[in-house]
Amino acid sequence: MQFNTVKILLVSLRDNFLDSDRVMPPMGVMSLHSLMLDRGIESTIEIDFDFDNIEKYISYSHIGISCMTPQRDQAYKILDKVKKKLPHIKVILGGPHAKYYLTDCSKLPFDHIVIGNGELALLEILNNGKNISRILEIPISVEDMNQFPIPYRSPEFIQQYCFDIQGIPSTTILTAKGCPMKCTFCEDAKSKVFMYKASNIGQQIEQAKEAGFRGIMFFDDIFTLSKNRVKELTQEIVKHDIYYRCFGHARSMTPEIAQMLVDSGCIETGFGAESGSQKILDYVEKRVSLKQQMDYVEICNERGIKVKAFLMLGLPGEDNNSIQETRKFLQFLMKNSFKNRFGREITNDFDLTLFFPYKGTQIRDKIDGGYGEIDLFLSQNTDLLSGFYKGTNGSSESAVMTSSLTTQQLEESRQELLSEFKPMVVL
Ligand code: B12
Ligand code: SF4
Repeated sequence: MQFNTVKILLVSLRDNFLDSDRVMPPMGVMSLHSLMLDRGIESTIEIDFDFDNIEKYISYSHIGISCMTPQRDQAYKILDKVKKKLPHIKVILGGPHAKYYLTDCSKLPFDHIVIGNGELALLEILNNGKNISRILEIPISVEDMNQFPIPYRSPEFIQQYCFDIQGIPSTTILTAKGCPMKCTFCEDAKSKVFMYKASNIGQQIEQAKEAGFRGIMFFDDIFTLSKNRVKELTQEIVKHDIYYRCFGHARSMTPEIAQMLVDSGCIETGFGAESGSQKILDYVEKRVSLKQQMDYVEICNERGIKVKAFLMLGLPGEDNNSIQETRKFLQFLMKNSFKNRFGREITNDFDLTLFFPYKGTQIRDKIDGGYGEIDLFLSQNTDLLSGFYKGTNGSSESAVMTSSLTTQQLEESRQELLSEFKPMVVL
């Protein structure tokens, strides 16, 4: 067997704790794969790594693993097996876990660990081989991002994943990366913003349509943060005759923005409402008022746009009073059904999880650093938990408590609210 040729296996790990991991395609490896192919590098995406037949990967020179924190054990297992059985293969770790849990990852014998956007770093590793440092961070520019080929979406590949938006088979696209906001519970806070050109988004929509998707889930966090950007995007989207869901921010939602959304095919939006308590919203630096959150819901619903609010319990300062305020917000959100653009009666939706204190968030930094006053404590070592906050059948894992409520009390309140407003969810 010749091992001189550069040949990479890009691994998207399974998420066994989710109801289904064949809903959202792995955009990270899809972006890297299309760039490798474009640069003439032999590349394969593996979405179901075969731990029992590791020898079948013998012809690869590199295995690149994309990893979020809950998938870390699988990544470490691949590393261990490859190092024992196929030691000629270089193992590269990338994705959010590599970035936020670098200290833990760097203790393991990965050949390279890539922090942040991996396009240029991976090319560097594959093209220049030996003289590359083990931990690598090569920033990309907005120009780079718009010049790279669009993510790999061959019909056979992308059809393995499907997300349902009000009965419309849909797939995901990102219109931007990063976020200028500074929510203290989020790893992406204050990260550099990169925006794809509208024409690039148009190409990606056409690619998804060719694979049979009529619906798109725009997954970026900042789709509605600026009116000019919404105008630019919606003017492009409307040309492609699709229905879509996007994420919005209550701070910037206006009737004008909502109208641009609906006129270009938006039928649903998600937004991070986080809590119904102004005290908590202020504490986590959400920079939004409860009134803005309620206006968001009304502005969207009046135009037939369904709203899914993402909420958490267990943020700093949570107590019975703040939970009752979240309950009131849910009463408001779920109160009425309304007609969507197809004339169907629909209701809003919500997700209610427990806050999981990932490394890289300002809250976790405060807890670990022991500085500043924070009414949030860890009830056990969170790094020993699986590391997800939303799992099968509405389960949520956490280990936070406040001076008023234990982890168990927080979980009981969560279950009570779910059974009151979402009785169909099995816990
Ligand atoms: C889409 C998404 C999902 C999809 C994932 C679909 C999939 N199969 O990938 C779904 C909805 C399933 C999901 C689930 C979860 N997610 Co999520 N998700 C995102 C989101 C919004 C976008 C990710 C994305 O596609 N980005 C676009 C691509 C192009 O970027 P990328 O993936 O980061 O990849 C780049 C680099 O990371 C790097 N890279 C990635 N892989 C590799 C591999 C190699 C070899 C190299 C060299 C480089 C490299 O290069 C890529 C190209 O630049 C991010 C937030 C965000 N805005 O990034 C959160 C985010 C990644 N998710 C997060 C979390 C917490 C979760 C959940 C744990 C939530 C839960 N249910 O409890 C689960 C975990 C699921 C799991 N896989 O283990 C956190 C990750 C925290 C962490 N420490 O890992 C993030 C950062 C959100 C946040 N701010 O909290 N998620
Ligand atoms: S929660 Fe959303 S708005 Fe807040 S920093 Fe994270 S990505 Fe930005």
